[in-house]
Amino acid sequence: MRNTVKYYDDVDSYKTIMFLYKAALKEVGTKLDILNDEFQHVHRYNPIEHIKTRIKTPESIVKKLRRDGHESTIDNMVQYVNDIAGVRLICSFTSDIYRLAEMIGNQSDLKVLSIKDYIKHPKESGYKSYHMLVSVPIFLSDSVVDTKVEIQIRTIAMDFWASLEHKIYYKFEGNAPGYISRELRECAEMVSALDEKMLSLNEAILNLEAPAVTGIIKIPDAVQEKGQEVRRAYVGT
Ligand code: 0O2
Repeated sequence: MRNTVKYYDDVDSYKTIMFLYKAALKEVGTKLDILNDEFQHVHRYNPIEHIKTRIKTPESIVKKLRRDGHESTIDNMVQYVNDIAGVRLICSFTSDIYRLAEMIGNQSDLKVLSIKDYIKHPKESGYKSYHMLVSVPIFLSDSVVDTKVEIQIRTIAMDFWASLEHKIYYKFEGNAPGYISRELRECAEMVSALDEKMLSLNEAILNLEAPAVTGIIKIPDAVQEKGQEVRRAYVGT
């Protein structure tokens, strides 16, 4: 964070930090809404299907700090837990993911701190998603505080997989039976195949030539003549 926030006691400082993360989520959420609206305005297309935001629970923050061998302090939380404020962008196609990542990278007031491309390099579990860690300046009455937000970008299919896998991971506390992990990896491959198929299908639809479409809706002469006949019978002209 750019400025040091004055800490009074642990509860006060926790509340202050959480206030900053919530403000950062609002900033980034609004920014993404505007980018999506602009894209719709210019290209008649929404790259973002929907946006989810969440603040990490205190339990989950403490768990992560413990996992990485850090004491549960406010300083450690700010320094080591990068996804306290999280935004998830769900898109239809993998091409949308990279388009959005580029648009986010081009925002002059956001600083991209790191990128993890789990689409090109999936996790062993089969997890696929594009993670960007950014920092956004939060303008307070007497200071500016750079605050971290993790943006996860994935397709609807990847999100479907990740939600189920996340539930299973927590249910078994990371020790799911071997056959479940194997089947989840198989599902991850199916998800990738589905995403590829949907992307190529969408490209094929976009490349459909206008004459073919015109051909479909052109009314054949015989039908037009029949129409005239019916009209004459009713209207008498
Ligand atoms: P929750 O409940 O979503 O908050 P880092 O210290 O950031 O470098 P970390 O935390 O492992 O290391 O970062 P990473 O890999 O970017 O993962 C952070 C988040 O990505 C996770 O947060 C999940 O939301 C998601 N994620 C990462 N790997 C997996 C996976 O294998 N399966 C699923 N379903 N999600 C994954 P949390 O804290 O685990 O959970």
